[in-house]
Amino acid sequence: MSKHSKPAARLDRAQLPRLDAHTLGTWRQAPAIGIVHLGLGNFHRAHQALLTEMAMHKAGGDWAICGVNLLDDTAMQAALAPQENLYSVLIRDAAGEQVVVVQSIREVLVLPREPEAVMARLRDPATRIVSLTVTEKGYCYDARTGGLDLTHPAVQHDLAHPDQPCSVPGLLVAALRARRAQPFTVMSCDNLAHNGRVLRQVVIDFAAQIDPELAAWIAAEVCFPCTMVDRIAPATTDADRAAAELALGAIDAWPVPCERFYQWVIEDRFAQGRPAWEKVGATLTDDVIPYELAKLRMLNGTHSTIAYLSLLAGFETVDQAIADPTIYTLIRNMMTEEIAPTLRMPAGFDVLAYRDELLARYANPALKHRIAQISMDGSLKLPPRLLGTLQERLAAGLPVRRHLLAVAAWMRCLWGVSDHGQRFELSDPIAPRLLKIAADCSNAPDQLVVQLLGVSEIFSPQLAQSDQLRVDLLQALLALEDGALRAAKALG
Ligand code: CS2
Repeated sequence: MSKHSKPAARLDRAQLPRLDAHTLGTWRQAPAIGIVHLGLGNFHRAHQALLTEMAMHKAGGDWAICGVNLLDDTAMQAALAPQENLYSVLIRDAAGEQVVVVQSIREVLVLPREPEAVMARLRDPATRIVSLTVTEKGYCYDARTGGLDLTHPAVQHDLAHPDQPCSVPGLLVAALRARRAQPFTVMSCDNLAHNGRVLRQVVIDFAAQIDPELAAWIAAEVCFPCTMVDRIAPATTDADRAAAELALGAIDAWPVPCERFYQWVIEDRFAQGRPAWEKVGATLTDDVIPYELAKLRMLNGTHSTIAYLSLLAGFETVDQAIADPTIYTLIRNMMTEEIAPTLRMPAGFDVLAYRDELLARYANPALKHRIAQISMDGSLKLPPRLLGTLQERLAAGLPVRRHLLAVAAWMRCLWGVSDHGQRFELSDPIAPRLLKIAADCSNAPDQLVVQLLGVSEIFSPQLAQSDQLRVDLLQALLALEDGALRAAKALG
């Protein structure tokens, strides 16, 4: 409901002067597009798009963004078009809400509908950075080989039709082929370990299949900086739309809620320049890997743990779960005792302060970060978030009880029934296979563990072949029969 008596109009550029208190600044001449971003979701809009705008206000540069949706989904484009691609970010903490209208996105394209327009943007020499938030699924990466998954249907399609790409590697290779005079920098902003290296490898592998000489040129000339990105940005709800309208006196069809905290650590390798992100709080460094690992294990690893235990225990949001003393204690101890000792951070990084800040962020009552959202795509999330720590510590003979409980909780969630008998479904790219295993082993937890450990996309040979792990996971799975909270409490 609007506080204005007339029905509110849609947010658009004509309203910006009136919205002075909600904008980050004005431009005499709007910046031109310099970045093509693949994967225009809430996370990008609350993080890189906002920080890029802040950097342009501070230091100039033509770094406006063309956002591309890779899937055949026009919802975001349709929502933003009447708003001239403006949208608001609802920055929330316990103290209140700040509403900021973001102006840095100048164009939104949908690849399957407008392939020529996407390719024209990528070919345009003004495009100097192509950034990505396409989620783990988008990389077509096979952790078993450490390279491109050549059996992936989208990859197979693109190898047969290299001029009509639909996959990330296929699209980047087609574009880079056209950019040999002046390649853009390719910047992954996804939650993968060594995200830039993974992306570089899948792109080179794809190119090698169609043109080995192009592959060698990409390997020699194209920069793929690694980045660590962090800001919790839940999916938008109708309540968020109402909040945006109330604050702006204009309708925003797709605002983004997020927390106040943000972090961005970027490997400083950009062949053709970059926005002055260092002026707006980003850390530019030559080694992102320690930060990436800390974030993946401490934040995302515990997020996934909270998610699977919460599905069983019946919590719907992260703040609800972390308010439970048993979950709080388990997560805090998991970070202190199991994760922190695996991290090798630069001098001055206080890992326990990082832990405490995470716990406070999880408790943010204004975010309502939904468990269902975090629990998606477990087959791709488990390895970088939980299994790396698990494998390292198992090999060193160190205790991993909370990680075992987390993995066992994911396994139990495949049965799709909470401790209170409620049914739920896990969304996952390999859900049919996982659910078939769960159904085949419905009364046989020992078989469930054996069969799931055999899914080689998830579990490395070292983990799959570990008798110790099999026994320990079975024990954790059996402990969950008494309820997730009771099992968590027993570990402390
Ligand atoms: C979350 C992340 O949905 C998830 O799996 O763990 O999206 C998390 O909120 C972000 O990585 C925070 O930066």
